[in-house]
Amino acid sequence: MLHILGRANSFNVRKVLWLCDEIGLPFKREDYGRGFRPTNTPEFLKLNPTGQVPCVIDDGFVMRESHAIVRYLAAKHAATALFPADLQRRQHIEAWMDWVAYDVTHSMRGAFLGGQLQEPPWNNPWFVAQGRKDLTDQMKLLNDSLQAGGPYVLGATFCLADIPVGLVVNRWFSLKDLERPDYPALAAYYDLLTERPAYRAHGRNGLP
Ligand SMILES: N[C@@H](CCC(=O)N[C@@H](CS)C(=O)NCC(=O)O)C(=O)O
Repeated sequence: MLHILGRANSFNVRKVLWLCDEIGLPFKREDYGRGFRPTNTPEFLKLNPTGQVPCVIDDGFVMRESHAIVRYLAAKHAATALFPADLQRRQHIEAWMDWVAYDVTHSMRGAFLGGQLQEPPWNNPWFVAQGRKDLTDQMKLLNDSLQAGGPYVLGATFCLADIPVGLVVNRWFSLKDLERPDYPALAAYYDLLTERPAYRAHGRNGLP
């Protein structure tokens, strides 16, 4: 059975949990990471040299990096509605996933780690302000894209990219002390995702 190492409240572990529930993939999970078992031990670092969660083991095959893990699992279990074989559609899915991993993650350092959790060094005021501005710009980009071609990230149907993007949108609506412009397509997307049981379990579940 698939073995997930990582705490269930981790943003990146939640992507894997959401996918597993979405496609009905059974798994066992062990709590590792902040507040649980340490990830800086030689045993864990042998599995994942970055010392981060999630780390996922599939029948002895060890994986790290949440986006690469969900792509592997979707492809392996032929979840073609979420991650089709068509290379051009795949490219668009992966582009949105990379956008989350790069542009959005950078802005979240200031907006979330600094602004909300007050974690040094991200809580430097200029960095928080810059992160909030960048995140707001990214959410406008997403809102405009959803408005033009939604209701999901890639159009009419839910796909693999909606998993990381959906987690980002949940965090956006959970951020405190942030002036959120009115982005109607984004709000509609948030409500649409909330119809999915797996999103209510791992995405919009009270955690930012
Ligand atoms: N790029 C990695 C990032 C993983 C990551 O940042 N994981 C965080 C949790 S969301 C972590 O391990 N934090 C340290 C901890 O929990 O001890 C991925 O997508 O898997």
